[in-house]
Amino acid sequence: MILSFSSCKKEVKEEKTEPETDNLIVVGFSQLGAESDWRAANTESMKSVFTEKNGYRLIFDDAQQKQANQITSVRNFIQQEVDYIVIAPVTEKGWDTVLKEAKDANIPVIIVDRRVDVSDESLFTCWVGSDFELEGKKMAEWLYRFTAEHDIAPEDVHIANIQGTIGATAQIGRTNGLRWAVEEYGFDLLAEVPGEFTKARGYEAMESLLADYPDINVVYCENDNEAFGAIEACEAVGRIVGTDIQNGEIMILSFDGVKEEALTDVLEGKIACIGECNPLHGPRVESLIARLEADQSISKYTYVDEEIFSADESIESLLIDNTVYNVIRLTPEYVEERMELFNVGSYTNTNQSQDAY
Ligand code: GZL
Repeated sequence: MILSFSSCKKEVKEEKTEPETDNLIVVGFSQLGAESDWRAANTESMKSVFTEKNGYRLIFDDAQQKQANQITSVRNFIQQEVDYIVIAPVTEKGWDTVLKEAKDANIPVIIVDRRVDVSDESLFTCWVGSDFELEGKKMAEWLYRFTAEHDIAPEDVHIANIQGTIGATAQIGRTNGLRWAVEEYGFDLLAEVPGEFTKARGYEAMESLLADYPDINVVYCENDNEAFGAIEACEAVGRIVGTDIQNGEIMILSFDGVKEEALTDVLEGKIACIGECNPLHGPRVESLIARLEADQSISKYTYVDEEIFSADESIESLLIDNTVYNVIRLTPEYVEERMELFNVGSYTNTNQSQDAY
């Protein structure tokens, strides 16, 4: 009897090996929304780091600016028993309950960008982001130095603040930075109006400000997208944005410096000064997770070093709280170089801060 080999071939059961993917570190990321160029760059930075190739599975959720959606996604992450939860919180308050649930589930929570205002700071593992009040103070100090260099009395600076999302750490800090200078130097603060960090709301806010305050000569936009809207609103009624505020121009100040358009506006004099707010938190969050995985100590708070950009040659540095900060005078070459950095997402520039965790 000739056994056909095939008929008697022992069914070799494939040893079901766990697919590689089961060793991935699962990260649930609740992103607050997609309101600005900064936010898009921040999302891109996180997605480009937390890949399967790098050993992660990212579960990403866009909360569309609603904290309720963020809380729902955090609860979903808990249900899915992720290894880490990362939250970019839309505003500071209202996080205690859901962070307690994550803590009870023994899931480390990393807060990125804006802060959470909680009763017990053990409810989150660590935070990485910007010093927003310093960003605001640097901008306001730059404005004061500009007025001094150009013989403009501070009381002749008629300034309005188009604020970011009310209750967001970036808005709170930048607003406080300007308020400090109004107190310190005597700028005429006309108004603080919400701009939601968007171009559309920046346009609307600027339209009303131009109607309500004909003598306005400086606009403090709490991000570049608001500034883009404010510039369009000024130009729509024939006002010129620039730095010659003694002759009717309107000076635009802004924050972020992410999109090339914003830095080009500085080169062209449409925006007088931009306070950098660096969105590339992906590598920073990843290094925190790597340290936690290796049971290494981490800082509870990690602040990012940031620059301030202007095309004006008269102000090379600023002194804030006994610390000197250089002002980067923008050139086309610098802008080109910076855009390359942003394209590769390598610009981390993190400065380890305060007490170890
Ligand atoms: C700042 C970030 C702000 C940006 C805005 O870290 O929270 O939110 O400045 C963004 O562009 O919308």
